Amino acid sequence: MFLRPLTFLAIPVLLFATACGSSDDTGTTTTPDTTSADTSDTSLDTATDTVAGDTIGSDIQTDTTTDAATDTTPGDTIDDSNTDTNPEASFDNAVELVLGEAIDGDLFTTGQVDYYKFTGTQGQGIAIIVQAQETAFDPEAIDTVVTVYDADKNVIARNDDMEPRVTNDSQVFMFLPADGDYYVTVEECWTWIENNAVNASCADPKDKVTTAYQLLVGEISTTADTFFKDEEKGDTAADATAIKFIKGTNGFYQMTVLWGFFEGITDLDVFAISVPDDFSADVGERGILYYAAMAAGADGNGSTTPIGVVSLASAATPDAILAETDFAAGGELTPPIQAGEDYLLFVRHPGKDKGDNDFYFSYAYISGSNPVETGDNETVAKAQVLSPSETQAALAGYFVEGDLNPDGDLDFYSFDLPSGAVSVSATCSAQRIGSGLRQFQLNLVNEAGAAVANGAASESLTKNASLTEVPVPNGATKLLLKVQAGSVDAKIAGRYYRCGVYVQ
Ligand SMILES: [Ca+2]
Ligand SMILES: [Ca+2]
Ligand SMILES: [Ca+2]
Ligand SMILES: [Ca+2]
Repeated sequence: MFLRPLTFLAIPVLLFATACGSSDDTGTTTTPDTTSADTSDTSLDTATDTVAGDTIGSDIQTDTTTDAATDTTPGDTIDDSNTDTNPEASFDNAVELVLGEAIDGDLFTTGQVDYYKFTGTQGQGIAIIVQAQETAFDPEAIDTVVTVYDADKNVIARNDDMEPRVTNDSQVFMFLPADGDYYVTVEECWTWIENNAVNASCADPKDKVTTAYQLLVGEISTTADTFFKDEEKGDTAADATAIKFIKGTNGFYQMTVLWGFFEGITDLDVFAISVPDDFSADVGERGILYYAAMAAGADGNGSTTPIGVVSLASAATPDAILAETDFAAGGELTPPIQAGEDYLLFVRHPGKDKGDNDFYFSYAYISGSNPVETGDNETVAKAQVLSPSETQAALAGYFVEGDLNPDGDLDFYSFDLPSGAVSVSATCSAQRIGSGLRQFQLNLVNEAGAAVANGAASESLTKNASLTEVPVPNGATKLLLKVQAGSVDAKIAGRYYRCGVYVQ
């Protein structure tokens, strides 16, 4: 098969902190940013180096194998006229693609751009999939960027690294805005930033050792096991599209793609999510639903709108909101969930500025969480001791999540500072991942409970609570993370938060 199964590993992503990709780095996902050592990530999953048998970080237990395009013919090699033998490739000699047929390409010459062309129809769901890296984030293999142009050669969509970012390969799922011709270019990260003056960095070396890739442009199946389209039967719970998680070949439940159109600014699309009975998180963790949107706009999938407010409720009580966040403000929804429970996910348009092609692609998977708070940790004396996780971004990384429940709860966590530590960075999310907590605050305090200078941060609708490189106080071997909320949104039941701490 052309689409090799990608397990949701276990990828030491932070090792590749110089990887290309600032344009899709909105800070809205738990995938790492790519501009520097990532200290803004609250997810254990993307911050640890996990190997087989390693219990830390093996909590991402999903399978991102998807079968987005149907009738794929693997490996037709008809690209030679366009690649290494033709460095003068352009729109004018773009290679014609057959929808559903994979094609072999090769960015043989550093700086080369490959051009392709296909014909489509308005509203057609298209997957554009580039596969180059045998080993995810291999710095010696090309880090592709794919760009989609309309017939007039205007950029309408682009992707550097697929979402979720499990490799540096590129992938776009989109609905075509019109009948007609489309162009697709494939280039390397370095070529893209240099030709377009993109303010980003790419992984060395610039001259890649492995330059071959496969490109597949195909129609997205409406019957694939992991793709669920809202068929617009209505805007109520009774009209919900049922999402079923199925197990992949690695034994983990597969990631699902949820997609549809916004028929108007008041459109509400409802998905019914059933968490399998046999789903379980690792010891010390809890089950989490990860729901996130693929980026919209010309620097994303070409949709003329982002997703707006998304809510989660129990299917038994659709009016009682468990979690809710504003995706247009950069949020995502990652609430705790229970095995065997049925939920409803309400996906909304932002509510203004109807565009010409308001579609959405989003994804959902169920997985384990960060280590969960274990008990009474309401005072400095009772602070829960965090265990370090492996991370390439820092001397030590600590990850945790918990609940501020009852309202007014205070949680303290202590963590060791390895010798040589000079600063601490920390990020927590609550509102921005769907919790009802508001004015969430994180504070660094010393072992006596006194504030560390510059050690306070608050979350807002558009920004995580985040501290960057706060100097370690003289002589300190241990610090505490204190978290609390200023208030709650009473209509959202979730009281969860998630934090990551990096000691540099
Ligand atoms: Ca890429
Ligand atoms: Ca709809
Ligand atoms: Ca609807
Ligand atoms: Ca608590």
